[in-house]
Amino acid sequence: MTFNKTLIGALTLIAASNAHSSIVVDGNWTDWINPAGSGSAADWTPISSSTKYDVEDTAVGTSYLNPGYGGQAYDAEAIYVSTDSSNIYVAVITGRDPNAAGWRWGDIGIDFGLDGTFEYGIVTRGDSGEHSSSGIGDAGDVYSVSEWNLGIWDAPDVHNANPTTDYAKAHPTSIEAGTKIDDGDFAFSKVDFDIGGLGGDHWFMEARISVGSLDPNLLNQPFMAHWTMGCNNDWIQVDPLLGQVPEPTPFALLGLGLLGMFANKRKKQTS
Ligand SMILES: [Ca+2]
Ligand SMILES: [Ca+2]
Ligand SMILES: [Ca+2]
Repeated sequence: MTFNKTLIGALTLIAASNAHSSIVVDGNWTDWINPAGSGSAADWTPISSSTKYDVEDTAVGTSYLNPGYGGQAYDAEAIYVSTDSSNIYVAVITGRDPNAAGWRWGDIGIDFGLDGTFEYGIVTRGDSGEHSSSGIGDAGDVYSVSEWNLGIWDAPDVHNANPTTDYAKAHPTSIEAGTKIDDGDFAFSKVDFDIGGLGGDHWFMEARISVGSLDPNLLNQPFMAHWTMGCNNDWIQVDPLLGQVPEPTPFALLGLGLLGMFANKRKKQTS
């Protein structure tokens, strides 16, 4: 009896230590924001004050989005990043319909070191070969990226079908080549609430990347999360510090210790 209580206590402590992120990757935006349903600018504000985010919502009827055009149908509106000791979570809200003909959703890029090189990407759509802007992989795949597709803008309002500038490289679209390193999680949905005060339809996507799949030498560096669509007509990014990821708590270590004791004890009993 005492023995069982010890085990239950250990499991409870472990559960508690893993509970600091409440993000479930299921396409439900209410983990991140709590829109009132009537459409107001405050809808974009994340629920958790520890969530890093940026908002660039352009009104329906405005064509220019910087660097390109297309209005609400191409608006990259908000991006959110949350971390716990094991994962990076990224959410994006856009006016771009994932099933629209033409330019496809790009992939989420992660730049460690804020040096303009996006080391990692998480695939948002498995649509390889369906469009010139489609990348490789299936939704949720995490890649160590060697080549990104780059949209159609050398600079704001400077069109180039095959851009080469640092500006274009700073806003990568979909993963062109790389090595798959992990199965992450990815989900999306159409938002059925009015979000923000400027109108239009919105889609929500969220992703999880396991920190354990990434190069440990990069993890103490600040990183940026970025998203755009295949043309890069509009992009959005946010740059939190992964150094702010909480370390495993003493409770978690205590829990693991107790589990270890249990494992040893069971070994002795069965031998
Ligand atoms: Ca908008
Ligand atoms: Ca925008
Ligand atoms: Ca980098």
